Amino acid sequence: MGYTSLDKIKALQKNPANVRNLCILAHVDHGKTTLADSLVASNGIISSRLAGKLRYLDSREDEQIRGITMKSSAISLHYASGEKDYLINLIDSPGHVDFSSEVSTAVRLCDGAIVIVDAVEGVCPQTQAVLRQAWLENIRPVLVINKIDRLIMELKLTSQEAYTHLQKILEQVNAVTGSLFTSKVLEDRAEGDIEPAECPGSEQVYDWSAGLEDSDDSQLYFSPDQGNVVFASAIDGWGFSIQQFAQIHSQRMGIRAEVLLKTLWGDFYLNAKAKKIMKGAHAKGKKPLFVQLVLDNIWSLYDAVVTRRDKEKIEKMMMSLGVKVMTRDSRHSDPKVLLSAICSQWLPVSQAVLFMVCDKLPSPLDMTSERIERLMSVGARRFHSLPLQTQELKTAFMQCSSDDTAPVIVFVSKMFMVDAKALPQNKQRPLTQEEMAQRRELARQRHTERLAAIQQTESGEGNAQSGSTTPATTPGSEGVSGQMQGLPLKAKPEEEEEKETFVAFARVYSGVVRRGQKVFVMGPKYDPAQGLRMVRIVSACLPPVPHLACCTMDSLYLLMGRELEELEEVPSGNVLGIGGLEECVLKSATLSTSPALPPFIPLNFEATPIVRVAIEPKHPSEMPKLVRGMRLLNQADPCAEVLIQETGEHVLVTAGEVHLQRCLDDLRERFAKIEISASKPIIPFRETVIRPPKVDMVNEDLGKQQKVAVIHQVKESDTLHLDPSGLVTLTTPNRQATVGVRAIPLPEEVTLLLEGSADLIRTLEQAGQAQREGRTLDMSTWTLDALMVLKSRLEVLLQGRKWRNAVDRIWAFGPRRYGPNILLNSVEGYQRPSVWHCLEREKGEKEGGAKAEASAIRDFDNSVVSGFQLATLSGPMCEEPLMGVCFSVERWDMNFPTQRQQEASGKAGGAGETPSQAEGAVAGASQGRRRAEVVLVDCYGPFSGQLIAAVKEACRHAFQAKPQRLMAAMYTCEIMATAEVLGRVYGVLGKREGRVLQEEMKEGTEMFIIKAVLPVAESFGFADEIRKRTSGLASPQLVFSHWEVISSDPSWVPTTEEEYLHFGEKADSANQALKYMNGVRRRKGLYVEEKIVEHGEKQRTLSKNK
Ligand SMILES: Nc1nc2c(ncn2[C@@H]2O[C@H](COP(=O)(O)OP(=O)(O)OP(=O)(O)O)[C@@H](O)[C@H]2O)c(=O)[nH]1
Ligand SMILES: [Mg+2]
Repeated sequence: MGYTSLDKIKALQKNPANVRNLCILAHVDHGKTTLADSLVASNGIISSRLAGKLRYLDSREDEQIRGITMKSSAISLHYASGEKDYLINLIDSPGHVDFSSEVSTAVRLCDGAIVIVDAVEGVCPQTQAVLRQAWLENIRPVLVINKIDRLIMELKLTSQEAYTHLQKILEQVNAVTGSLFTSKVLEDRAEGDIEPAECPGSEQVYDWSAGLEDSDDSQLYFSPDQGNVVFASAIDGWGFSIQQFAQIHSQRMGIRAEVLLKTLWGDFYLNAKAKKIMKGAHAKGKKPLFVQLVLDNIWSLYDAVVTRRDKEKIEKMMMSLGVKVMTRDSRHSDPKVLLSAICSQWLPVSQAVLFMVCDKLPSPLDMTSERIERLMSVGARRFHSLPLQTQELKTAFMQCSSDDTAPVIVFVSKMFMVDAKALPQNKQRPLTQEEMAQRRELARQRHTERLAAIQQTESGEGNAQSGSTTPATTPGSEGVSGQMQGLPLKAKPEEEEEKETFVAFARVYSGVVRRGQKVFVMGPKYDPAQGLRMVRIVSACLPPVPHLACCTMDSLYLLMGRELEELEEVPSGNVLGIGGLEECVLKSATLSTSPALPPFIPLNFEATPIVRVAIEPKHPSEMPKLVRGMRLLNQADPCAEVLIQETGEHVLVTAGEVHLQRCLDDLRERFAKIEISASKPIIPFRETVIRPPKVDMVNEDLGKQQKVAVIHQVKESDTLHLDPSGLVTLTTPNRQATVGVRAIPLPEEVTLLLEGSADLIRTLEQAGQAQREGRTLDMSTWTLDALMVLKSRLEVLLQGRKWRNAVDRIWAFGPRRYGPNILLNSVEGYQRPSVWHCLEREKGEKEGGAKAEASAIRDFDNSVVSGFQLATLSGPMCEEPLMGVCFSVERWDMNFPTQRQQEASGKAGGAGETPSQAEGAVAGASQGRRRAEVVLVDCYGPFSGQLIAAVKEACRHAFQAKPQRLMAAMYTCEIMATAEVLGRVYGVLGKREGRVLQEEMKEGTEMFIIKAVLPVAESFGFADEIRKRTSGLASPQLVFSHWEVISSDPSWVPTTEEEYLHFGEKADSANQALKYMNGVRRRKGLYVEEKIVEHGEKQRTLSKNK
């Protein structure tokens, strides 16, 4: 197929029925980009000889060097199948976990996906992840089993063994889809139930299979006879689906193609005598059809060309296949060249894959109503609760119409940066004949003018020296060039550098987008109900609606891998690039001409950004450039986060080590263009308390006496009192309020639940806030239900005497009001509505009554909450956030000035009721008694502030009164390794505090899969070390999984006899928790209790003392 012209593509874009938007998904290194190369080569964009070697879509230099893809990029291809012309918008995605956010951005814009599986490695963690992502986005996958050549050349399997192996791989893939399907059906059923609030565990008699039987899953599975599986070797350029072989053999053998199609894959064999296809190949020990008719051909080709290099046989085979190769290919010293020349003609992989894609994947017209509803149901809203006008937009999605009347709906899934020079409008294009003639004419004119001028000067003044000055030099120009020389040389290039622009990676879902068109940009929190009320006229721009902006699409581009082509308009159903949105769109956005459109649901990212580094410029004066660069990076990367910490440091948070490296490179070379230095990764920790341990460090029973010993660090004073049970009472400096707080460890499940429900709790908090301000926040019934479920689950989990009624007494969550810590109201006689208050709408009225009579201390309620927020934000161990701690406020006394004091103060300054005035009153009263204290009282500041500080301190002390522990962020780590290197892998894991959870042999291979957990703190350089130690035979996948309590006590010193014996007096044998804690403290500039030289003995030279 030849090169496709831009006009052809423009024409194809207009027919959505023949457009396919798809992405290539797989585990890292399974051959996505290599396959994409073959597809690109089929359009003549790159030469087919280079296909597989060029990796055309890996356009970044570091992608080429490292050999992994780091961003998703799109290309539009043309494919003609019989009469029909198709336009394929293909997106290649990265497979490395660190870049899984790029996969999310790709998947969102597509209707289908090619999932690739390596025939040797089989289903890998990332294969499962991408299948899940495709599933969540409701897009249909097809399967390519790639690298089949490895079965022949590396594993040296026979065709029969390979068949069994391929069957297993298919089973593995289908098992993953099957489990996704099952969980979805069960979820649907659970949602459909009227009482979602049922507590899990309370009733387990559930007919699980009922829903499954009714649901149709025939379309779901991959099966060669369905036509949704291609077997390929992308590097050798071949690939086939069984249709192709069914056709070839039906002619040769005179068996109908349909029959062959059904029997080519499966337990069937050919009975040569009877010329019949029979079932039961396995039982009878016969060769299955697939082996006989398909694999054997390929195996013998490899054998002839690569292994034996048998010229005669090759000739014969080429004859029978009807293949001709160029002499230089057949004479090439590398047999692979000949092989791929033959294969790519016989079974071109692009043909097989593109045919399957056009045949099996849906066009934009086939978007399911389920998918549209999901896209539009942002947040906790249900589709049916959306305004009517919004619901009507669903038909626009379904029709995918390019009429002028159709509303424009566009989704931008990411922003990427392009060099201004690469933009088509700035590129040099070849000149046409007329333009060339024109230019020639102009040049000729200029030349004659110049000649004439020189002649004039020479003849007129006879000044020979001025001959060197060309007429172009005007008197003032010397001065200008002088100035130019004075300027630093960098000035000009810098100006050009500024011209890098952002292009939005987007898709049109409805309508036609035109260059220069204005559209609304919906922010993630935009509410169409509110917008519709406020925007009456659709064409009016810049309405003062929250989260709604207006923007012009300055330019439209066709994405062609490394290149962009300019377009005037793009009809519905296509993927495109949009320029000019960088001011309005940060990372992703929904664009539309209709304000009724809600923002699309956020992309679901699998990776959590966890690795943080502080960044600073090498030269402090370049700070502004760094700030700008970081802003650009933030915009250009879907997953990276950029923030300025309270300490003033500029911090970059990334998904992993490789991602970090790419972000730093980007900052250096593209965004900031300055030298920067990055700190060592800042590893996050959490602080928590645990129940007093029952055994000591040498597993001896501690008994009761130890209980008091764990209480340390709290030094009592006159305002601070510590009770042996762990209750801390603290009085404010002006002695008007006393709070008593106790820290209690939360059960692990509760912490997990709270952490997982952060979004929900935030909504709850917002509703509470709104209620306090007298507004009402519309919450969908779904949110309300979800909150009720959360509440009841907490009730189930918080059982026991200690937690009686605890859920109803929850005062606040923290830090930031939604974190995994709880403030509990255990103050006797203090009534306040619980956080769940806003759930009880009807009860609200009654509580209103209670509010009026609420005691005066209610006014300071907020200060207590603030104190708690501060305390949970940074703990006493190393100022890291707390996790899983409940602070129970058991005492809160307010000691307001008495009448007598107020009277006394009347003389001094006047009585008041507001706290600050009351405070003044105390000051006044005290004045007569103790002069010294007056000064102190004055400087205590407003009372609410004192209370905040008191609560915070009380919480910190209460925390310290319990056994404290650090919590470390943990990665789960999956490593595939062969048996020989297994020991080394364990060695590295052990050294880095990793814990192996599981080890199993991968079916049908000699690979072991090791699942382990590893602290993030120990993970830097882990992948490299594993790779080095195992000579590249094993490579790990690290994904953030959870927080885990480090069992050792950082402040532990040996106390018992056994401990002294075991650890020695100094107990300095690696207290991991202490090491981490001190590391953090040192980084934060906090005091570190450490003895550097313990025994300052006199140094001496031993040899002299002999
Ligand atoms: N033997 C063999 N090797 C292949 C085949 N396809 C790709 N490879 C090799 O596998 C390696 C990875 O290929 P890529 O195409 O970069 O893999 P990828 O899936 O794009 O990798 P990421 O984008 O980093 O996830 C390269 O060295 C390819 O040469 C194949 O069919 N057979
Ligand atoms: Mg790739």
